[in-house]
Amino acid sequence: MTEVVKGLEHLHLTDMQEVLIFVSDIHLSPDASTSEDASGFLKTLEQSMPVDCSRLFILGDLFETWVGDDVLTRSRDALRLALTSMRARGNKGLKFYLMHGNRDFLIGERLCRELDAQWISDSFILECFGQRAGLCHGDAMCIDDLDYQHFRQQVRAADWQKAFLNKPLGEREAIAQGLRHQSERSKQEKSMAIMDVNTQAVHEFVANQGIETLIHGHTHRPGRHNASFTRWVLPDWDLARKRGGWLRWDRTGLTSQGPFGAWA
Ligand code: LP5
Ligand code: MN
Repeated sequence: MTEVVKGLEHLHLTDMQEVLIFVSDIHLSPDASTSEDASGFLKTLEQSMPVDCSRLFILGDLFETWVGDDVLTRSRDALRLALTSMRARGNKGLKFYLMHGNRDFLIGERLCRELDAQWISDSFILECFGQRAGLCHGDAMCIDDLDYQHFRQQVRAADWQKAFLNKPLGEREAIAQGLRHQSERSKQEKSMAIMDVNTQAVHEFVANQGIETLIHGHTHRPGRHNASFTRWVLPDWDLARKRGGWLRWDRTGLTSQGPFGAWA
C-alpha cells in the first residue's frame, strides 16, 4: 500500500491581531444552497461569522461525502460563493484552510484551488499567541473502533484511491452511498465509548507534539475537557436540531461561539 502525500503540516503565526476560527463536521449535502441547507453553515458564513476573522480552519467532514474533485455539485458552488461573501463582508485577507475528514478524504488540489483554500494535514500544528495547538479531525484517535481503523487504513491507501477515482461517477456515488448506509448500521452496534477518542492516543499525541491545546471534531460530542492540556471537541452542524458553532482563538483566549450561542 502506498501512502498518500500530506498537506501543510505546521504554521507559526506572530501577529497578535490574528482571529482564528475553527469548524468541522458540516456534512454539506450535494444539493445544498444558501437558502436550502440542512447544516445552516452556508448562511452562517454569509451572515454571522465574525467579520474580524483572519483565518478559517475547516477540520474535516465539510461534505457529507466527496467522491472526487471532478464531481460538480450545487453545494460546491454555493460554498465558494459563501466563502467569497464572508471575505467581502469582513477581512479581505481572510485565509481558508481545509483538512480531510473520514467522509471527504478524497478532496484534492482542484477543489482547494477553486475555494482558494490551503490543504492542511490531519495532525496539524498551529503556533499562535505564544502557544502551541494541535488540530486534527479526530477519527485517527478512535483506535478502539477496530473495524473502522481497518477500513480507514484500506481507503487511505493511494492505490485504493486511484482505483476508486478511475471508476465512473455513478459507480462511485453508489459505493459512497453504500458505505454511508453500512456506517449508520454498524454504529448502532458500537458503544459510545468505542466511538470516542482513546485517552492514551490523545495523551501520546499531546506529549509528542508538546501542545497545550488540542482541537478536533468527528465524535459529535462538543465540549471542553481540561487536563494538563485542554481538548476542545467541535460540534457537528444541524440546523433543525440547533446544533453547530465554531471555536474562536484570539489574543484573549479560546471561546465557543455559534449561531445558537456557546456550545461548551
Ligand atoms: O461517518 P460516520 O460518522 O457515519 O461514521 C464514521 C465511520 N464511518 C465511516 C464511513 C463513512 O461514513 C462513509 C465514507 C464515504 C466515503 C466516500 C468516498 C469513498 C471512497 C472509498 C475508496 C477510496 O467513516 C464509522 C465509525 C464512526 O465514524 C465513529 O468513529 O464507527 O466506521 C464505520 O462505520 C466502518 C465500519 O465499522 C466498517 C465498514 C466496513 C466496510 C467494508 C467495505 C470495504 C471497503 C470498500 C471500499 C469501496
Ligand atoms: Mn468525521
